[in-house]
This record gives sequence, structure tokens and C-alpha cells, in this order.
Amino acid sequence: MFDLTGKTALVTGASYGIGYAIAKGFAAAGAKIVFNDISRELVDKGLASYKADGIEAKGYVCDVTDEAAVEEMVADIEKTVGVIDILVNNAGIIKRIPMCEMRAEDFRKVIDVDLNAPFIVSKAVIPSMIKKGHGKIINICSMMSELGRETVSAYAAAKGGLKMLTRNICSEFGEHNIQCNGIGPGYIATPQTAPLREIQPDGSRHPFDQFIIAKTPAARWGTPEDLVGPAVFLASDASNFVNGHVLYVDGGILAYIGKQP
Ligand code: NAP
Ligand code: GCO
Repeated sequence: MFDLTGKTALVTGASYGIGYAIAKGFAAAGAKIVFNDISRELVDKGLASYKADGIEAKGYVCDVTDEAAVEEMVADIEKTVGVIDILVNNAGIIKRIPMCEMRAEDFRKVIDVDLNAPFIVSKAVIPSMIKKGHGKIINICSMMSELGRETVSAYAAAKGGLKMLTRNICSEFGEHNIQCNGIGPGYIATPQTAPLREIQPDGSRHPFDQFIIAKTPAARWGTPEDLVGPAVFLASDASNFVNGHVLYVDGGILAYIGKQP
């Protein structure tokens, strides 16, 4: 049920971090891996990493917010690799700025990458999934699909919208045997969260780091590898009747009021 042999998976923004770990897990389950990133440098870095891990991935330089570029990439994948069976909308950015100090163009940029782009890429792959008679779309959501916090207004709005886009793709294409689900990672140790884990000048842990440890029953940050099993599950036949769901992989954060200081 968890075998991905013969499947073609596109993971966006997968040169490193969460996307890379998910793609590596898909490869271990038998899938052919295709990924994109925003620069040649990142794609080359990713290709070298995949090769070092024994994975013959195909990489594309493609900005996921550019609809024409996405359509061109998907057409080339379908011609040279095969119809995309599994799409992971992973590419994302965050801008941590107090809302009243945030420029509208910064807000729009986060919405563009984290919400508009999953719409664009999903729209590009769905027609061939319909023709093929099946498809899996996995949107990388967030704790901020459910919760807010200071400085992440754009990111929370985008990730909340991504949860609802997930439910809408489920609603509109379930009859074509397309399952669209989300993964909501908790706080994961990647470059994106590195600023929240910086060791302080006095050698102490970052206050936010201490906060997350107190808020997580597992009392640790997650790793990208913690997301691999859930992603393989949602990409495989084991989840053919799971649709419109956001699977939170957060060590229990959403269930826990937090440890008393
Ligand atoms: P990340 O830095 O967010 O990785 C995202 C990747 O997407 C990077 O390679 C990034 O390139 C690329 N990217 C950004 N904009 C792009 C665009 N317009 N077109 C194509 N690629 C683009 O690190 P991450 O922590 O692995 O996050 C991956 C996903 O998980 C994101 O959607 C993030 O919001 C989500 N997430 C992360 C956490 C966490 O705690 N780390 C938790 C929940 C959800 P650059 O390096 O140039 O930016
Ligand atoms: C932040 C973090 C979070 C994580 C993740 C949590 O500044 O609060 O970056 O947003 O990236 O989305 O699920």
C-alpha cells in the first residue's frame, strides 16, 4: 500500500529542507523524483545532494509564481519523465515583520509564493491526473494554518488559505480519484527556522527556542525526516480514501496548552 514504484513525483522547492527529505523518502519508496527551485545554483546544489544519496532526480529552475514557467516545466516533465502522479506544493517563504510595519508588497509576495503558487502548480498538473485516472496532491501547510502569532500575518493568512485550497481541490476533483491533503509541520529545524534557534550572546538558547520546547509535548524541534512517513502515506494507495485532510505532524503542539514556566 505504501509502494510508490512507477510513480512520478514533483516536489517544489526541494533542493534542501523539508522538500528534499520528502523527495528522498519518495525515492526510497520507489518514485521517480522531479523537483524545482528558484535558482540554477539551488537546483545544482539539490542535484548534487540527490546524486550523493543515490537518487537520479531531474531538476528544473522554475519560479512557482510564474504561471507560464510552471506550465512549461510541467509539459516538459510529462514529455520527458511522465505524467505527474504526486505533487507536493512545498516551495515557500516567510517574512517575519510586525503587521503595521509590513509593506503591502511584502504581504503580497508571501501570499504569492505560499498560496497563489500552489494554485498555479496544482492547476497545471490536475488535467493530466484526470486523464490518467488518479492523482495525489500534498500541500505543505503549517501550525499557522490554525494559529496566529506576532510578525507572521502574511504567512498565517497564506497557510490558512492553503488549508482551504486543499479542501477545495478535494471537493472539486475527488470524483476523478484525486486526493488532495495537507501536511501541517510543527516547528522543524531547517534554515527557515534557524533565526528562531540562534544561540544567544550569553550562550543561552533563543527565547523562541525555549518557548517551542515548552509548547511541544515531544519537547524537541521536529526534523524534516519526521515528515517523510506521513508524506509517503498521503502519496500512496494507503490514503486513497483520505481527502481534504490536513495531517499535523507537530509533536503534539496543537493538543497542548504548554508546560508551566
Ligand atoms: P524553506 O526555506 O522554506 O524551503 C523552501 C524552498 O522553496 C527553498 O528552496 C526556497 O528557495 C524555495 N522557494 C522559495 N520561493 C520559491 C519560488 N518562488 N519558486 C520556487 N522555489 C521557491 O525551508 P523549509 O523549512 O524546508 O520549508 C519548506 C516548506 O515547509 C515551506 O512551505 C514552509 O512554509 C513549510 N513549513 C516549514 C516549517 C518549518 O518549521 N521549517 C514548518 C511548517 C511549514 P530559497 O532557498 O531561495 O528561499
Ligand atoms: C514562525 C515559524 C513557523 C514555522 C512553521 C510552523 O516564524 O513561527 O517560521 O511559521 O515555519 O510554519 O508550523
